Amino acid sequence: MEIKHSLKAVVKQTGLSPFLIRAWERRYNAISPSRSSSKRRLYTDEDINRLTLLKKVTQCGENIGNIANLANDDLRKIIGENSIMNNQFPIINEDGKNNLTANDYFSQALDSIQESNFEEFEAKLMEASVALSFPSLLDQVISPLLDKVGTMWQNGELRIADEHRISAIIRSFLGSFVKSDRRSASDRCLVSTTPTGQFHELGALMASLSASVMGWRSIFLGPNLPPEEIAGAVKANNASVLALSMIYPMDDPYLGAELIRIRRLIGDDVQILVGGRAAANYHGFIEDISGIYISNLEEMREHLESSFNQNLSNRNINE
Ligand code: B12
Repeated sequence: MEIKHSLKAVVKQTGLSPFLIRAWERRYNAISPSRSSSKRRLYTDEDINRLTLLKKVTQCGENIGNIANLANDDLRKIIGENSIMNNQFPIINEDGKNNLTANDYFSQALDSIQESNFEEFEAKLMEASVALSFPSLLDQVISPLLDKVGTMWQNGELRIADEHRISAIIRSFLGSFVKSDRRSASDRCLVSTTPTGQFHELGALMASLSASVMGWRSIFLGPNLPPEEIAGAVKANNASVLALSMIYPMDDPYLGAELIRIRRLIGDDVQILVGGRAAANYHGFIEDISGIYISNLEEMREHLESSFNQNLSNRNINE
């Protein structure tokens, strides 16, 4: 008899979150687990194998919406092409499994920073990107590393040049997941950027990648854009969500007026999500523009998930 695995076991083996596994099943029919008598999902070895392949292909920058129904051989081809062309996605163990946790990758990457071994740091990020789900990579490795780097710089434990070097490595590492040439066919589009005067771009980039992994057509504009340019991109792409990141400064007297102008130019139908460590300081303005304050990336994923499901059910009612 074929051995069946619980969701928990699949999470452990693939490194994907339960949220993503269910989303890939429900939205994209990527796998079809059977159910136990108590209605729990049961997965075969083949399901686990397929999920592992899908995970690797999304890590190559492909949109899950475009690849969920490809045959396993085609998925393997994409992984092969990427690893040969970019030497970028090493498969760590032969069976594709890995016993390190997100916390281990965080600690190892931090050790390499402390030893000023930046090649090793980059290699650790690559390894983590293969072994972990994309949300875990962002939430449990990259975000805490950025936080730590900020504190080390503040305490004088890290040279300014090293802080800049580390953020440049993270910027280009994350940038390698942005595939502007392969536009998703999804009808849900999110535009992500920062308003004028906000130069820290990594929050906006991580928000953009988070949406992309969920199957959104996700367009990252880089930082520091005036309202007219942001509105132009929202309209040109027919975006339903605008994600704005605010990290520093926390007290820009001009930012409120910028936000109000953005809202006027894009109209009332586009949702504005606002995040980043400075966002809460602009709470009043966020309310004025009917924006939605989001405190972390997980909350953003949940928000997009529910807003997407709502759209679908509205569509079903109208059809
Ligand atoms: C990387 C970095 C830089 C890079 C930026 C490179 C780049 N391309 O973006 C460089 C080196 C250029 C830089 C420069 C400066 N920086 Co700087 N920087 C950082 C660092 C280490 C990370 C910033 C970051 O990207 N965070 C992004 C994420 C990881 O953090 P987050 O804001 O908490 O956001 C979370 C959520 O809110 C969510 N999120 C973020 N955005 C969005 C958006 C949406 C829509 C949603 C839904 C969610 C979401 O994602 C995150 C993960 O959960 C921080 C330290 C820190 N703790 O953040 C300092 C930090 C922000 N910098 C700081 C400072 C002072 C500066 C400088 C003035 C001096 C300097 N360090 O050189 C200059 C100013 C530049 C300028 N003109 O504005 C201070 C700000 C202090 C303050 N009072 O606010 C910090 C906090 C460091 C510190 N501990 O003191 N910096």
